[in-house]
Amino acid sequence: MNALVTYQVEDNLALIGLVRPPVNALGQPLRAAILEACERAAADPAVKALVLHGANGLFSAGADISEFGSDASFAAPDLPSLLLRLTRLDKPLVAAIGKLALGGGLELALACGYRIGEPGTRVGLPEINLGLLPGAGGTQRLPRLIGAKAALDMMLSGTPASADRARALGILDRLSTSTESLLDEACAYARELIDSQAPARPAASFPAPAVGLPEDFLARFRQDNEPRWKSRLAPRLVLSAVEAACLLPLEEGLAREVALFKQAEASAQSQALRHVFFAEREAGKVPGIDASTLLRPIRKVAVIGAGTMGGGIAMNFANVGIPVTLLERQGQALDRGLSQIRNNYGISVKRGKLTEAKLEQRMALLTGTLDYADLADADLVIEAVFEKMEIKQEVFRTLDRVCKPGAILATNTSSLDVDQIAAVTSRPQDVIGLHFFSPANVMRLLEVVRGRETAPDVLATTLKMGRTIGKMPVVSGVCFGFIGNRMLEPYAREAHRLVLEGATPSQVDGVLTGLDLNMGVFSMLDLAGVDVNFLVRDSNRAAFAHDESYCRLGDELYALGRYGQKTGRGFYAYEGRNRQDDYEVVALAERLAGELHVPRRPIGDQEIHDRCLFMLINEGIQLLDEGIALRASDIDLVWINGYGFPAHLGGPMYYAEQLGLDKVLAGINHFRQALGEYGEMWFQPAPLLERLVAAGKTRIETI
Ligand code: 3H9
Repeated sequence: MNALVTYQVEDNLALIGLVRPPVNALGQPLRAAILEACERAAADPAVKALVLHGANGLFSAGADISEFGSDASFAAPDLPSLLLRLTRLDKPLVAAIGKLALGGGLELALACGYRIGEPGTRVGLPEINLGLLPGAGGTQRLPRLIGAKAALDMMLSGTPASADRARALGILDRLSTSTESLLDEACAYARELIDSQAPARPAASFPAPAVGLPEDFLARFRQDNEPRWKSRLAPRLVLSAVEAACLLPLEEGLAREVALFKQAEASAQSQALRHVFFAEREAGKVPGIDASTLLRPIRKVAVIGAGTMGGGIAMNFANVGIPVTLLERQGQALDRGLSQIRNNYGISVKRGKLTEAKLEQRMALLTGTLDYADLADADLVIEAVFEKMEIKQEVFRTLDRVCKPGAILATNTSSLDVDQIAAVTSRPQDVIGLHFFSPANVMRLLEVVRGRETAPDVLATTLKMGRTIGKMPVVSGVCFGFIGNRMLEPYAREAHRLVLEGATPSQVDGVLTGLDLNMGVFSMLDLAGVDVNFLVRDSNRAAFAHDESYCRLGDELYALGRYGQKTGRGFYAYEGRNRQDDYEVVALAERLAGELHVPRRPIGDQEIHDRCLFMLINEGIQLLDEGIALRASDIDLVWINGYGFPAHLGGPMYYAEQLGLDKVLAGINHFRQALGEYGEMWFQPAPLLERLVAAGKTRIETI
């Protein structure tokens, strides 16, 4: 028998085990092996039922993503046909779902008439995260099994369901008592089915998916959800497929699903999202560390500063059961910080995402203190105090005195030099930057800033820890602003300059959100605080000393006390949640343009797009060339997870590759000439971009 499956017949049962580590991805060879094994079992009169399981404990993570976009994806036997064949076997099939069944893995299980999971099993249809829809019967069989509404929720969120939830929904018929007993209990289940002469139970025999739903359910669903989907294709295709499930007989619905799947697979959005999937796996691979690097145990964490940032950081650890000591200078600030954390958890309780009991459990993991001595046993200390070098250095001098040897000392600075902070300690090898993004309990990006002397095991431990708390850690070298904020600088500079030249904040933001970015530059600054941005800029004035012109707008708004949303006025004027361009800001831009001799003119949307995006891309390429970022795809992850760049565009570096590197370079050169002195000063192509174009490269890499 093929080495990709194990095959055994025991007491009238054919046990078919999938063996394609690490996740039993259903590539063509595994599909062929499953088909062969099932045909063998079908033809053997001694076999009365089949049990499919993951021979390595894990059932399957679905179709092989690396096959998409190639002929292998639908090479015979393709997954839909294989599963159709399984549903037509006249012997009962039991799927024994160890650990997880995702995407095509769950579809495989749905093609089996009966399913048993173990207590930790997770099942889901995460295809949406790849810009796809379930394409092997999931959109047709799941709605028939659990109803259109619950199926849509699963497919559109992409979030796997726990074993209990899957059992309650009816996806799992049974749960084994333990992981170890899963296969035995699956076999016992199959024997019961044989004894009771149970039918094969194909999905076609289930009730219609829309039973019990209002007639206009799908139309309303589309209307309510379309705005959230922006220009994303996959959610719309999922809905079309479910519509087919509700309206058509199973076989016709399956054919419609395959057509929709192929449309999704060929789309630019899915290609971009597949790039992101592999980028996320790549990001964990860092030169100098590997599986043999011994990690330091992190059993206790301390966070310094109980403000919004410190509190948010602390929550991440409490969420995964790690005790946190939260240090503040004054009792009042500490109490405020702790009650803010309780409020945040309270919101989750109100939304039904957390139970009261869990809230209390998490709060019990948080201990406040005013005394550095209480940090002596912490394995990891994260400083989140005011963004000033002297203050941070003072904190690190103290940490150096009080912390135990081997403790990891991290700074949450968003821009300052980690090496200068490390230098005031006697243990720079233990110092690292952990740049969380606000709100720190929500945002997924974690920039892990490797200092000159950071030890490999400190880097490896923090990367692992980042994943444990649900973040997307990306390694950055030391420079002002690291990867994300350094790229923000030229991108935001263009946005400001365009307003001086005649655009309005809403026009600039509109072009950016038109690309599906979560926010434009100016709404982002108003949210983060014009004052906060001013202080960061102020600490780095020397860097723009040769041309501060574009900073003037922000500086003047700061001087006017227009700090953004919190003061009701910033780049925009706010009324409640609504914002609009403010005459005062337009007038200010006109005045400043006059003073700075910046000619004003009508600005087109394409120019806004090109200037903001090309400068963002150019800086990213420069960061790669300097070795601050390890690879272009890491830069994509930073902007997707920290700055709201749409994942379905693949991140700014991937987006540049799709635009064409030669076009980006030509655009930069064009503006260098067209924008006079300003253009000459700022539109300097990154040397690596020039080298890539000269070498005819279409991908961004170091050469
Ligand atoms: C689908 O099923 C379409 C069908 O509906 C229709 C078809 C017609 N394929 O994440 P990890 C690799 S779409 C290929 O580091 P973890 C991964 O690249 C699919 N490779 O481990 C990595 O390789 P490497 C729907 C895959 O424990 C290694 O496995 N399914 C696949 O943190 C370990 O992965 C999904 O979207 C795959 N399907 O997480 C599930 N899955 O070591 C996607 C993983 O060389 N996968 N690899 O870098 C996941 O969500 C996570 O990988 C999983 C494990 C939770 C499974």
